[in-house]
Amino acid sequence: MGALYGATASAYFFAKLGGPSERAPSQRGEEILTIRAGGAVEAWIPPSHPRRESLLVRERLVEGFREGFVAMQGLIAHGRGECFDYLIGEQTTPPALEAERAAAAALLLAERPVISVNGNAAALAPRELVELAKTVGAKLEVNLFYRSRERELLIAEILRRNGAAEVLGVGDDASCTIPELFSERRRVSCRGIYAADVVLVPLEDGDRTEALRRMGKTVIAVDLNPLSRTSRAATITIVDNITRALPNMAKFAEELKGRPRDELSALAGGFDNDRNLREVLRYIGMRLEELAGRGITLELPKA
Ligand code: PTJ
Repeated sequence: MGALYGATASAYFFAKLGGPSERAPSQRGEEILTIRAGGAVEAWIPPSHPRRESLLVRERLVEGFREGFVAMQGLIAHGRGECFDYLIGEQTTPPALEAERAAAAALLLAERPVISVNGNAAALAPRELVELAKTVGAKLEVNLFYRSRERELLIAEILRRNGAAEVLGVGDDASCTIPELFSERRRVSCRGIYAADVVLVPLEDGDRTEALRRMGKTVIAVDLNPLSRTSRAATITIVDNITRALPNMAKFAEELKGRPRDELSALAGGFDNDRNLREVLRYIGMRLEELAGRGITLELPKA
């Protein structure tokens, strides 16, 4: 734990916060981005690479895994997410925007909103999680599928470095239990998820989503897979990448803040998750139809 939590982790977080990244000429004379994280050069991705953004995001997960706060299974989950992101065109769809707006309204209306943070979320959007929590007045809680003390502490540290004043769900704080769930997954903070009326769960598993719903909570999920059990069990499902969903929600929350409660209730209460998920499926279907009609091969220069 010591080394991870100390210098190496600090260098990594510093790099993520805009620290020691540098540019240097490659052998082909192209400018390349050198990511220094934990003192090691982790990726060489030309700025002109068509998949550069996606590769950089992937690198964040790999780094998080090396640092010990992303679960190995989180890498698999990320690959699944990337696949669904391709299907929606790697952009926020109209139904996702509608869900993000309704979710922002639900969080603003909540009396005890909580944002649940796991390893993938901490790797992909730490600052955005903290900003959204501040905008809607939500608590942040570390809640892990593959719980370990080391991962709890690392994720709490990431959130603090990104501006969180308080992080729940670490150590003895996670002493309440979600009924009907087994093993470590059921442990939650009595002041956080256990008491919450609205819980935002990015990249959640189906069992816990269902259990939280059975406890009477409003569950907002961010999940690129519209067919997952989480997506189908949540109250509001946002089928979008967490990297786009959280800033969109924060923007909507800023816009909606101060609006009459009736208006917010109409937005949140009028949201129909089943209809929205069917719209997402139709969107994907129509997009694939359109691509199939148009053709998708790349024009390559002749050798
Ligand atoms: O950090 P831990 O221990 O809590 O573990 C986190 C994972 C993600 C490993 C755990 O919650 C898990 O196993 O989740 P699942 O069941 O694999 O579900 C993750 C869901 O998130 C999948 O449906 C993915 O399609 C989706 N997903 C992956 N990356 C993204 C995403 N959704 C939104 N944005 C992403 N970037």
